[in-house]
Amino acid sequence: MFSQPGKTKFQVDLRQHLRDQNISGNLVHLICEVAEASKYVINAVRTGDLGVAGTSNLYGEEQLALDVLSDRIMRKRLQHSGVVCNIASEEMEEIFQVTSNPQGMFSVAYDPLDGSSLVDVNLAVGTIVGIYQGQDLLQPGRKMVGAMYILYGPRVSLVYSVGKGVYEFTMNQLMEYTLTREQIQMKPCGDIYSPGGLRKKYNESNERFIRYLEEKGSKLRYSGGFVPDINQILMKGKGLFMYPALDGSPNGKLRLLFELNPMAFLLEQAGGAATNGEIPILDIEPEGLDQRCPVYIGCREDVSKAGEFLNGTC
Ligand code: AFP
Repeated sequence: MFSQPGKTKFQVDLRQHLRDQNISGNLVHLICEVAEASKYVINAVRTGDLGVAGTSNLYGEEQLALDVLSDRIMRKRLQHSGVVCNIASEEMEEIFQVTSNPQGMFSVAYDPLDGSSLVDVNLAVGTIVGIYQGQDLLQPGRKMVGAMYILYGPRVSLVYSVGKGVYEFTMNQLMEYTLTREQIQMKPCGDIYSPGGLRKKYNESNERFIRYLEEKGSKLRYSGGFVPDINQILMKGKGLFMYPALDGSPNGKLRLLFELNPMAFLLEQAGGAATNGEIPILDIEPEGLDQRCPVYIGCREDVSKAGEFLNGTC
């Protein structure tokens, strides 16, 4: 089962595990650097200033001090990793170029603290990271070489994939990440759903889809944090998260580069699916850093059913 003979899964640490995945040493180093950065983000979340920063992000949203601090922690770590050429952050207006030489390098798109507005009510939040080979960040998500998130909840967990399955690591008392789940798999359909956005702004098709889910016995599970809501679906292996087009917001709310592509990569790697209601999220050609799109992500049969309601065949 585990690649480290003589070790139980709880003793396999992240770096050892990654080295056994037959991936480049630079990618191992990059994932480990993100893991290290998360330890400083955890400290900021647990003890940091919950006030506003007096600035706004590329979406014009007011930044919290934690947003800015978490972004700085991630950016500095990636900038000095020696394996990153370009950085895009949900909290930065422009792409940050570390080096013009992409040889052996990666480009990283991240949301440093997704759900940051939930910290002051003590709900779980997370860091979301998408990894591309070379310097081009505006590629379809299917071109990613890896994706990961860190969930700052009652426990701190790190979930990643480099295209060889999905793995979960959990932080122990020494702040080390040790393997807790491997080759995570989604069931074909599930019985929980996470409906984002204001229901009164749903169109008729989405409203009918919600009624379908409820009639088949699905339970509503929604925290307002994309990372914990997706993590619940991934770890239970069942369910669907949706943030649809809303009246007045045809592209929904969630960001393609920083939120949807990384999570779509992970869910597809776990045998799930993620679409905008029509095509896979990972096949969408990004038009800009700030692109948003509707999302249906989770069990593949539930995602497919959403598409049927949206195209009128159901
Ligand atoms: P913030 O990062 O502004 O807190 O938004 C979090 C988020 O982008 C994502 O984590 C949630 O799934 C989604 O917004 C919740 O949006 P609603 O509050 O509109 O349901």
